[in-house]
Amino acid sequence: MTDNQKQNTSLDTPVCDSLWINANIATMAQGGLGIIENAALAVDKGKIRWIGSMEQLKDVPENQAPKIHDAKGMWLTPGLIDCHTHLVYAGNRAGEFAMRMEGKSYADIAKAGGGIMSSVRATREASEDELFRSSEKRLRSLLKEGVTTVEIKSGYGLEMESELKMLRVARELGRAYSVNVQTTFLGAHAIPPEYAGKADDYITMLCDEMMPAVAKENLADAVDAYCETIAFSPDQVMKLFTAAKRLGLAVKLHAGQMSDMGGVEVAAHFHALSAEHLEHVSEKGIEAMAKAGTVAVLLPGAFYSLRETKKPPVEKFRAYSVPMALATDSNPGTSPVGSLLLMLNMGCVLFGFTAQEALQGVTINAAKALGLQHKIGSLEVGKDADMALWDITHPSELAYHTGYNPCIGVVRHGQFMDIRERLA
Ligand code: DI6
Ligand code: FE
Repeated sequence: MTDNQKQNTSLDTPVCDSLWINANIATMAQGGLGIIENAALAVDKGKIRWIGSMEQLKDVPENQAPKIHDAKGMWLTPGLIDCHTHLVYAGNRAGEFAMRMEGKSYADIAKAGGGIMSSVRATREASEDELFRSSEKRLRSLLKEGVTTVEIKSGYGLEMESELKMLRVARELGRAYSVNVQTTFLGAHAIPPEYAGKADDYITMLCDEMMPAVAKENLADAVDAYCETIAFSPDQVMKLFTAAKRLGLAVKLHAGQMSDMGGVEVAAHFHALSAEHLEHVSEKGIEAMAKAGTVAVLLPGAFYSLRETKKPPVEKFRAYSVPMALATDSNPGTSPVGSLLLMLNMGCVLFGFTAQEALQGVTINAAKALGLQHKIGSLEVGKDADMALWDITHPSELAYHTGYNPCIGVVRHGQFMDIRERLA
């Protein structure tokens, strides 16, 4: 009998509007997979009402007659969470990929005016509708794999109207596809041409003008920045995060991707929800993350695509009990990735995650990276009935396969959506 089963009293009269039966459930609760086999789960008004074994479930009184979903032995997990994407942008950079495969470096291409700036030019020119149409393809690719929450950053506008346009499109994607979209303002992604050589002035404009405008329209749930030699310094991030906190916004930080500039310590100082990439983070930085409760978001797609060799120190994150999340980092330059399931496999094969850690990385730890662990990320009484249904024999299959999608459907606000219906 797992802890979960011990926790639940028997369900005599299920006050629920839908009831899942004959399911195997990976609840992701209590710091592990939280498996309950041959289980039942009751949902009422979009919330989880009860979870337990089938034998604990008394006959459902006729007068209740909730909608019954027979899982027929298939597996339920929390809906998957992609906690780090740049999936709203126009155009693509396949040409730069070809150049990189012929020996040009990512930094060389950026210095020659390509890279992020290439996506900025295309995104600035695109209408809101064109941006929506090009971005929804990438979102649909994630949704068919049981993703029910996606974080989407701005950062390819780098001027007021275009940044607002990106965040509005992100919010609209959430409404159009009934997926929980968490938006992040990443105006500090790169220095735009209008501020070439004037990074401090750009940061001042972000703090005094752009971020307040984003906050006024309630377009961002958090603020992010790219702390790297080719982007912004720890001091500039410090200034940006001070202004973000003044506006009541959470913070997260791209740090340690190509070098250790001490950005992680700045993130920890502000109790950032997460720090992201982290191939070059120091032990001092990890200790600061542990003290601050900052989640390590690891991005194997960018590591793989850039053919990096220095891996993030997974064993150190374990030693300091820093929660580790995995995400696609879906972006046109370093991680043109459309599969979160592939990130589970890469987290294991490239970074040394266990299969359990990989699934925690896209459920409960990804929820923590978004500050949503009180609502989603594990299947527990009182949390959202936000689930994915899988044709698998064990949760470890989700990290095992590559290029194979066993997702049958998802449950959002308690309503089941067959994948085919969801993406019709
Ligand atoms: N780190 C990355 O890998 C992406 N942004 C960032 O901060 C790169 C984004 C791009 O190349 O378009
Ligand atoms: Fe990123």
